[in-house]
Amino acid sequence: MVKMLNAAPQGNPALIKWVQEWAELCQPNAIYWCDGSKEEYDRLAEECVQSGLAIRLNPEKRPNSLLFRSDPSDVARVEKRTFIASVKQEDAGPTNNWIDPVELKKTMTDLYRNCMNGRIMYVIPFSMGPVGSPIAKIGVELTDSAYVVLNMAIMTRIGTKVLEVLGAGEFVPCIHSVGKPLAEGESDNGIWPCAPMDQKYIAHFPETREIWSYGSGYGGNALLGKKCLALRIATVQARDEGWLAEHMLILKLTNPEGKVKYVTGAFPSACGKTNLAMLIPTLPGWKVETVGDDISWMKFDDNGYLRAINPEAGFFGVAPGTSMKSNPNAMLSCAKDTIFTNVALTDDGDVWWEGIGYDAPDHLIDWKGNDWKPGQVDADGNAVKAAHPNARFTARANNCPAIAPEWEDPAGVPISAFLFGGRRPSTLPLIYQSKSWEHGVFIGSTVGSEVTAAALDVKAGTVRRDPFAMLPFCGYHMADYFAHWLKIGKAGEAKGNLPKIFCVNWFRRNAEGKFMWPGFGDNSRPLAWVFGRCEGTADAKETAIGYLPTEDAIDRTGIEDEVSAADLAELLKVDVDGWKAELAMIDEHYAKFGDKLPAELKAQLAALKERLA
Ligand code: O2Y
Ligand code: MN
Repeated sequence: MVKMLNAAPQGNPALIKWVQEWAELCQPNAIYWCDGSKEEYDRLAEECVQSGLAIRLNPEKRPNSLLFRSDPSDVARVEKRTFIASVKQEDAGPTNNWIDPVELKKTMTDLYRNCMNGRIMYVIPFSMGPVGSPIAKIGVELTDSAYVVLNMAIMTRIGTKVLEVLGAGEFVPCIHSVGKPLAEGESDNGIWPCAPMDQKYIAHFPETREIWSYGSGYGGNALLGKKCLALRIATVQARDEGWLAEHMLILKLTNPEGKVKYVTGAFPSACGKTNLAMLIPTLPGWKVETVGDDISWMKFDDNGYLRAINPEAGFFGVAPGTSMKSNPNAMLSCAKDTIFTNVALTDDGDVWWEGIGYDAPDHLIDWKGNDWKPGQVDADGNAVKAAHPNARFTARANNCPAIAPEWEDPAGVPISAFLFGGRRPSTLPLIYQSKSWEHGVFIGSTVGSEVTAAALDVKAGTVRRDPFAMLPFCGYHMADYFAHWLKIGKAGEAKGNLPKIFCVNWFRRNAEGKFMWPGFGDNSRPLAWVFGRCEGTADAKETAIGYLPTEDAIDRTGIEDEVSAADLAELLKVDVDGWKAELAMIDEHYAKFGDKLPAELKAQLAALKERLA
């Protein structure tokens, strides 16, 4: 029997048995049940500092905050090592990596054997969503990483209060190991533990709702409540139970008369999703508050409204590029009580990153722990970055000045509109509204971002399709997921309270390659149009691609010099030739789904072709 550092809570024999079985396999030095207390957080934080894994930041600059530096091989989610191990390969679909679950469990069981030698196995009961909410789900993560415990304590609700709600009920079992057992007397010596890339596995077993992660300690690979449970496993639960688990921000929009609408939005990475969730409107009298910045779970209420909760309790935000100009609310969220990973350290114990909005001091310690000076170049003459481009802050949602008071309402907030968007320098207008729910699903299924030729070795203008921004996060066949969205539309249509669906594109460029739309706080202008469309007060013209704002329906007051009337007209026009090229690309994208593609979407594509002919 593996030693217990504290008593196992009673009340869920299946949970205790499961923990014991994994402890027998992984052979940690001891088992510790997390209670979620402040005392526990402070103690684990101090242990990380004492062992050299974390640096405590200057409390006068960043109270109660830590800096971790990961191994340079372990700096992001690894999609190529992420698997949907459904019983049948066709159920994972063409967009997921698949391994037979029996084979994968055998491989991983061999890796897990004795993998926690020299370490503690932490048991983290966690709730995705407000504890006790009818929309929330409970998971239990076993991990040998104190970094994971600390991050989970910020990103989710953990500990005794979760077990009280769980009782003898069911939970999603989540196993995590950094994959670096310690020999007798060995320690990490302040070096981030992880396994080599070919031993990393982030595995999902959709039929049994299990998550097994091995070899990485970073972000989405290791904080198993986030992408693994709240998206990949939750999409499967949502399909079977008739709700939506989406990669969407949730924002509260208040107009100058004090009327409120809630809007969700799905955007592929690098489209400013966190910035939009925390936007400060430039339109006088309007207000945006944050309910969530990454994930939305939505269920119908009795009136046919989709009510959304943010299943998370914190933000795992990208630091580089975040500044008081781009996102003051994110900057203030990480002013205290924050875990930073892979940012640079200043000599006075604060943090710095590229795009923080002020110059780097003359000396820093970079994310690899090396001395760094402004203008530093490597042996090939390339600029050395002080912070890793995927450096993160883990910050409490409660510390966000823009957090909506109802963000933890267990009943969720009623959603009026969905936004879908990508980074598209041409063709797609600033904003348009779908003609119907089915047309909206068509839009969601085709969104994507243009990739630069250099980045991916593809021809210029190539669009990486990221349907519903769910490409790496859907736990089953993507075409079945489209069908699920269509089914939700059918279920909601009778009551007439389905959200309206919009497509947005903040990233149009002109012939000189310059952005045509200022973005950031000025995105409140298209949001005001969305609000008006939901209220039935905003003007639109029906076109081949959907409803577009009439030219005076987007308020330009205060930005007339930046965006001329002609610019706005260009941003809101239907570029028929561009759309014809787009249709050919959508054909190619849809071909991947073969016979599984729902007939409704084939019909939507055919109808769009006809309207544009
Ligand atoms: O690299 C990681 O592990 C983080 S990825 C991430 C983090 C926060 C929100 N969204 C994402 C994402 O990849 O969509
Ligand atoms: Mn995300």
